Amino acid sequence: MAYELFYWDGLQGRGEFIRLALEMAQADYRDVSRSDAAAVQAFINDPTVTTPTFAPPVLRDGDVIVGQTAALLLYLGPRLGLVSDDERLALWTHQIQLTVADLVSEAHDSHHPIGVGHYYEDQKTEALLRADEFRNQRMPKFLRWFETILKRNPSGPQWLVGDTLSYVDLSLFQLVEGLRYAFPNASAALLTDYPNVVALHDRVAALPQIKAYVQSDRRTPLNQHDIFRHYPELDSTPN
Ligand SMILES: N[C@@H](CCC(=O)N[C@@H](CS)C(=O)NCC(=O)O)C(=O)O
Repeated sequence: MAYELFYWDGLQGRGEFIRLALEMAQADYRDVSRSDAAAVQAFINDPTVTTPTFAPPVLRDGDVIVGQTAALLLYLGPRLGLVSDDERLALWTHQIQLTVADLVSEAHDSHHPIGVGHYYEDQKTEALLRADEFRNQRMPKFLRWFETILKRNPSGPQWLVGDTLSYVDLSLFQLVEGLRYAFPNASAALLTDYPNVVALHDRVAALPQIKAYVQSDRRTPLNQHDIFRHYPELDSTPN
């Protein structure tokens, strides 16, 4: 039976971390919103589900329903052959994915620091401050950490964990894509300091499955409804 991915229509969002894993593994899956956008909200509100998820993405695999992006990848990783079967390395992979999730939240909050219930224009003053801190402090701190863990990987800096591709490599690819879209100036300047991160991004981009997916109409382009949004006033070369 095909995996079913429930995520909002019209954006990559957190659903993209799941799509990349499913696409990489050439898994049989249905991106539910693509054919029936209303089905996502209906599923989230379904009163018969005994383990309802707080917010999408959600995956249904027969009787199994999993929410929270990192938990979803924890579930899918072994099934898709995208994580080590060494418990210690699998836990490390999960830890890295949780850190990806932290960065995703902070990138979102750089344009909506007060709350999602308010328009960007109504929190622009705060967004300018928050984005300044994000570009100058948080982005380099996260990127430095990814660069460090690549360099410290005992198997070499080709992949984040061990000597083979795992789902967090796909996630780091997606982070770089998002940061470059939202903060082109800051990213261009900062990424020169993190050559292993850039090399990993390029290595993932060149994987035939990912290349085909990115060029397909299954990949929604990043846009201003997404988590990573480009507001020119929030971007500049870091101090
Ligand atoms: N920590 C969750 C966050 C899920 C989340 O915030 N989903 C967003 C879309 S990307 C949403 O629909 N949020 C609705 C809400 O928080 O009320 C994850 O990583 O999956």
